[in-house]
Amino acid sequence: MSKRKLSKQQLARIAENQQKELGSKQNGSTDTAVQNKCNGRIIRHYGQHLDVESLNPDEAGRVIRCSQRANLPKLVTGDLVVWAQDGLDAGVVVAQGQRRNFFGRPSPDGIFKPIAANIDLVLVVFASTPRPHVSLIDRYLVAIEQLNLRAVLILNKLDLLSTQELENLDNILSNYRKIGYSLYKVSANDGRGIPELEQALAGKTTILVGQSGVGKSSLVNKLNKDNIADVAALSETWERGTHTTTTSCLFHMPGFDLIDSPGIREFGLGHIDQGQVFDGFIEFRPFAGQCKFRDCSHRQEPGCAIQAAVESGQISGERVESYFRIVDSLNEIA
Ligand SMILES: Nc1nc2c(ncn2[C@@H]2O[C@H](COP(=O)(O)OP(=O)(O)O)[C@@H](O)[C@H]2O)c(=O)[nH]1
Ligand SMILES: [Mg+2]
Ligand SMILES: [Zn+2]
Repeated sequence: MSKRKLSKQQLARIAENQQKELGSKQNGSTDTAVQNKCNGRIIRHYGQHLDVESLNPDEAGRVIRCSQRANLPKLVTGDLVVWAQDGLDAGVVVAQGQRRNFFGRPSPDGIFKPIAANIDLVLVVFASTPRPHVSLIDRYLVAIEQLNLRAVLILNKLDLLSTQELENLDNILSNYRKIGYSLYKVSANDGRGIPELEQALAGKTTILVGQSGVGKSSLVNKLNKDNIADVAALSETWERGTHTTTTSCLFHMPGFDLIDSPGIREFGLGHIDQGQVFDGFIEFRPFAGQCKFRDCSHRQEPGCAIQAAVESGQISGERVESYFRIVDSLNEIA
């Protein structure tokens, strides 16, 4: 229990510090004052430039290429901002609105970097190829839980799976459903499962994450019925390297918004400690603080509530193995 509290406190502190930093840098104006003035949302960024979509009623949807005032922190896709016209076609971002939440990951040097803000849902996309690794899914889930975001699992490329292969995968995946995650099986190619997924996305801003090549951009295209050419053009130029430093890109779909994120090879958890990994295995939470020893590693100690839960079938042994692998990898880094 104490572990859970700690991680929430830590989160709150991070958010508070960010807001303090903002408040002091925004010429003394209060958070609410800035929030009320927000007239744009960042939909892409690359290098020194941001694409800001205007929220001004008379020109809603207009995209303005903006620079940002030097006193502002690094802004990300989804951030609400106050911007002002700067010349005919350009603008300048002068303030950042409050972040409701954010998704991010640590850079190779271990520093946590937000990549998108103000999101409702994180789609963790995986596919038959590249092969889904339970470890990677679990790493994503830990990171998402730690940020208090909602995760949904997506198995894409259903069209490539034989009945037998799907059955094998189902054995692994059904466990995630059992512990409370929604899971959608789809194909960006033939459209299977897309209507159901659409329903889950309605009215929300959702970021797609997952290994490179699992079909995130293809899913964005498939979900965008009205405007396919635009999205294809946008994501193509973006992915071909024209804007290689872009971290994520927001697209409007009919009835919802999607943020595509660039694929990654590994998902580091350098910013997360052992207690937070435990918290990220949501089905372990009811057993927190129940072990005989307070510092139980849940490996072989007597009176371990986690091992007892495995034996009684309440927790899957595979998830516990996965937990150990993640904890061990943290120790390797440290
Ligand atoms: N067979 C099949 N191929 C797919 C599907 N979705 C994506 N792909 C292919 O997988 C490759 C990677 O897709 P992409 O959308 O770029 O993946 P991303 O890196 O996650 O954005 C491309 O060659 C796609 O055509 C699918 O549902 N079925
Ligand atoms: Mg992509
Ligand atoms: Zn234990």
